[in-house]
Amino acid sequence: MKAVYDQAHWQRHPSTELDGGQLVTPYESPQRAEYVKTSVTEAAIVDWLPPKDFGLAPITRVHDPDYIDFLASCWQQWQDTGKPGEAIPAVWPARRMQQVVPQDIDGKLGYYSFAAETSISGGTWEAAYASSQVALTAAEVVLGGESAFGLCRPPGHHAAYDYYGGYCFINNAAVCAQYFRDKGDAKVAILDIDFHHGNGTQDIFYQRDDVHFFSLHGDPALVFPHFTGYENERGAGAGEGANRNWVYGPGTPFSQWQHGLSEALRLIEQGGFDRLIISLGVDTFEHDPISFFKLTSEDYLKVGEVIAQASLPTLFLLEGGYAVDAIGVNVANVLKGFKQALKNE
Ligand code: Q9C
Ligand code: ZN
Repeated sequence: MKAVYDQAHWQRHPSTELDGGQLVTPYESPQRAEYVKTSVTEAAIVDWLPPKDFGLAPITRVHDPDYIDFLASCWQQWQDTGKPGEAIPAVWPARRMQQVVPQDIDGKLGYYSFAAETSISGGTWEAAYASSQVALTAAEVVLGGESAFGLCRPPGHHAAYDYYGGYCFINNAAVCAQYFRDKGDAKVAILDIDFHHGNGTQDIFYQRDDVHFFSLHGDPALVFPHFTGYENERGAGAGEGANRNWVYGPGTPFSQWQHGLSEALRLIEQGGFDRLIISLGVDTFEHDPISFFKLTSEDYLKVGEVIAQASLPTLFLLEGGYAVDAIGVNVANVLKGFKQALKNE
């Protein structure tokens, strides 16, 4: 199995996250990627590849070009105003307000975001761009029929067509699904096993039936992203039935969560898909500081095994996971379980 890493992720190093009414050190830290790199290397299950540069074109296939321009220029525009801290939105177009792009940076931040925990600081755009290129480099491997892992940081699944939030700016999984389509695949599946609903991925493909989205996550009535992820969200128009959500409550162990996983895998096996993308968050871990599922490090071996049942060229992309000292082992275990199951086939 091939894996892709880029040290450019270090450029995303904000010092603030709005949490509990305070500005705290962000949960989504550079150390996360380094722990994953170390554990996956120690597990001796991958060959590391350097990232290639696919440019902006694959990104603007799934994101609003004006949104991408905003991300690329936001930090400069923020600094030009002389504001002292990092860039954080504080106002949004609520119900019955006009959906028009403002000119000032405070207005733009609200227009192009859906949450305030994700501060923008110098290097954020560069790292987000690099993260998408890591994903695309791994995707190119998967196009050849081999499975691969993209060590993406920052993550992507909360980023929608034209807004960021939840630590995400460019939706790496969506960029790669569209890339597979543009390279000739007829039908692509995205399975999102991060603790949080992949609202951005759902948003991008909600009306389409060529990319199906399956997500298991914490009940949005209780946790982020709060306003999407309910089981009655099943797609619209041509995409009717191509979107599926499984919702679980506090304390959910693997023994319960795996029912949704198996059901999703059954649908993926029977759906006639050409390729599979896994939004691989390990914030389902029992000791994750911001989540409430109870998966153990051992359980992640089984997760990889179950995913292998689909027998599809599979692209794993890193999303969340904030118990930094365990995130590496947990990610490595998914890949290990997957690889082992393929061998035993
Ligand atoms: N007090 C991903 O896992 N809310 N994003 C944090 C902390 C935002 C998670 C609340 C969580 C975003 C990719
Ligand atoms: Zn998450």
